[in-house]
Amino acid sequence: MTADNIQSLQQEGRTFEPPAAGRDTAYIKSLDEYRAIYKRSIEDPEGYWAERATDLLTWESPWDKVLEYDFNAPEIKWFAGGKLNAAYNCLDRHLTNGRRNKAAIIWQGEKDEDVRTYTYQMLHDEVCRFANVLKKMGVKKGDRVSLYLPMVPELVIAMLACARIGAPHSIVFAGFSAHSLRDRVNDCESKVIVVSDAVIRSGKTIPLKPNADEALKECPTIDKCIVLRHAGNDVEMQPGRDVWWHDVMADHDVEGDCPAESMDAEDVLFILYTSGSTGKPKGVYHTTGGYLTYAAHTSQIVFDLKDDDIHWCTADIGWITGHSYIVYGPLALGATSLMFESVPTYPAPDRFWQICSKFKVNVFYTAPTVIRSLMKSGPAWTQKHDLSSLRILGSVGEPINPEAWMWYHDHIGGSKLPIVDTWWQTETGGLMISPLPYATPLKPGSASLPLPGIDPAIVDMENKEVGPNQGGFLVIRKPWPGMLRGIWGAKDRFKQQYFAAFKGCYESGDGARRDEDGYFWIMGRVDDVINVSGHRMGTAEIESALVSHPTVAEAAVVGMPHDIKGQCIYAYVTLKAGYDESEELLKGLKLHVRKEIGPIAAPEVIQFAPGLPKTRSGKIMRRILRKIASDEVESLGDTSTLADPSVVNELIDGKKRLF
Ligand code: 6R9
Repeated sequence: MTADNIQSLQQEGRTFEPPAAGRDTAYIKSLDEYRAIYKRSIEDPEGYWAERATDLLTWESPWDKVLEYDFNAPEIKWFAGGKLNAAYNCLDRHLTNGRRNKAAIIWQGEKDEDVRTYTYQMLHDEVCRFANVLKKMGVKKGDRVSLYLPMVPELVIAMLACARIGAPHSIVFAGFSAHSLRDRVNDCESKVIVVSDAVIRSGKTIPLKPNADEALKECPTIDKCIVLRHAGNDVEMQPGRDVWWHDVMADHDVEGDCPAESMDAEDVLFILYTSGSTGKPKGVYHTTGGYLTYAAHTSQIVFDLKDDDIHWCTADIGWITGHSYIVYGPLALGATSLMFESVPTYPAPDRFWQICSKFKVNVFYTAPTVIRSLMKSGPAWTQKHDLSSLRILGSVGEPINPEAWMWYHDHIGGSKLPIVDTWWQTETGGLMISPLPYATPLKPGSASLPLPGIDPAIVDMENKEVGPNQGGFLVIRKPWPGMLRGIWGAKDRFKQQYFAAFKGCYESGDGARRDEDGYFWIMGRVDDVINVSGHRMGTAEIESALVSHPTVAEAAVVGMPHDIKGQCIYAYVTLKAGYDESEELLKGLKLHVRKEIGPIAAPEVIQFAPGLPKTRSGKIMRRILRKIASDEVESLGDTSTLADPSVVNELIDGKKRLF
């Protein structure tokens, strides 16, 4: 890890006061109120979180202790001994509190006419039915179930059915390849997988089942594969293993209630794989009581969800954002959550705004990459639609550049809506640093202030807090209920990754600075993780995909700035002797990475490199590779420790000859 890429580049002086309209009914109404709540939450975390968990969730029986933790072990327990069920909290309790016939999920498919609405009652009934299906297949509390589905309501039904019977779900984003799926299924040893025939995207049907078939050839723990008919394309079914969703759901003996399993607060709710700086993706896992409390709490205070609001988070449920802010947070609160299957630009770049206007969306939460790509299409597309129902705008996934922030503010927010720029991670379970929509003055590009209970600091390599406006490592000094409890099957890695470098702290892997008003400015990853369109990619994963190609001797991957995606993938590849550089091979290598990991990991640029800049101990100096990729060769820095400094010039020359 190095500090050389923590730069404080953003200079932004504008401030926007929170709007007055909406303030009276807001959960937190002013900066003073926030400060008082924050102070209390830090001084008395156990009292604060006990109150929040009681107010927000329905518990079968109370916990023994609010918090027990030791970051050195590491071990973190919230509400241990307390019993509850996440599906019960997201569904059943709303059947008797006046929300039974309220829309829980509104699904918009790719075609405008493809809309399905599930009331809380309907969703409850479907979840019970599918939970009974899983039980009948022999899935028991603690067994894992993999879900490899596009953005369809059945994904939510399957998640909550797993939660209902206490089987941790592991959702694999439908854009991942067969190999990625295989590794994720095997790592957590799932018993059952749910997949669909295809994904529908930009007018095309992209078969998905064949990926599962390829993966399952090497997944010995899978007993059953449940196949959802979605696009209607032909699918091969393997007798004995594969069953249709509609067949198993039609069975008489799965009708009726499925009692919600009594879960300990610290029982695992789900596993979600994410990229790290080394090795294979890690199965981050979250537990029931703390995660759900935190998802509901942050949905309430940041998205200010009210009973008649329509909340639209545009993320895919395959990522943590969809888990927490399409499913668990909004449904725990009894809100209406809109989910959309397709892309923002199909059939035209106004699709998002058309949907906002069609459903009168109130809270809209998306990623900077989406804003930047829609910005390019021009403001005329936004003007075609009535966006007056919008109340709060949100941003997540990467730093939002002030230009995109201003566009979002002016063209979508009518120059008056609050933008909550929410910094958080798969590991944190929920939002960590974010404005409160009716309390926090906004600075474009800053995630602003820590949420209650969150104690972040910016430190140097020696774990000493740095001064205002100095870049450093972003760490969190106290536990919070939504934090990960571990990496599936990898206790050592859990410690190494998050609790080793900065003693007594959780290490985020991000660099940041804090300004004189205490506002946080996130500068991006300081480890070998690239953020492409808000998706985390480990350079090590892409490198190992590249070197698994028969022609490749060595590969080094870095991030390069990209106008729309934020960062894109730039790969340096050294070929084995006897292979020639060619455009054909280059295409083949890109295809190979798509197949190994998925389309999101395909390098934007591949440069053939006769040699890589290495230190005498053989460590690749990525800093140099990053500078070359970004055309910043005048600031290469010290190259004297390189074993062979001449490779640098070769690479600079090579870049000019790129295919
Ligand atoms: C929720 C999510 C986490 C990484 C994180 C950081 C970047 C997320 C951000 C942001 C600046 C924000 N990130 N939100 N950077 N401002 N508002 O995205 O989780 O996929 O695990 O990615 O994304 O670098 O470390 P995840």
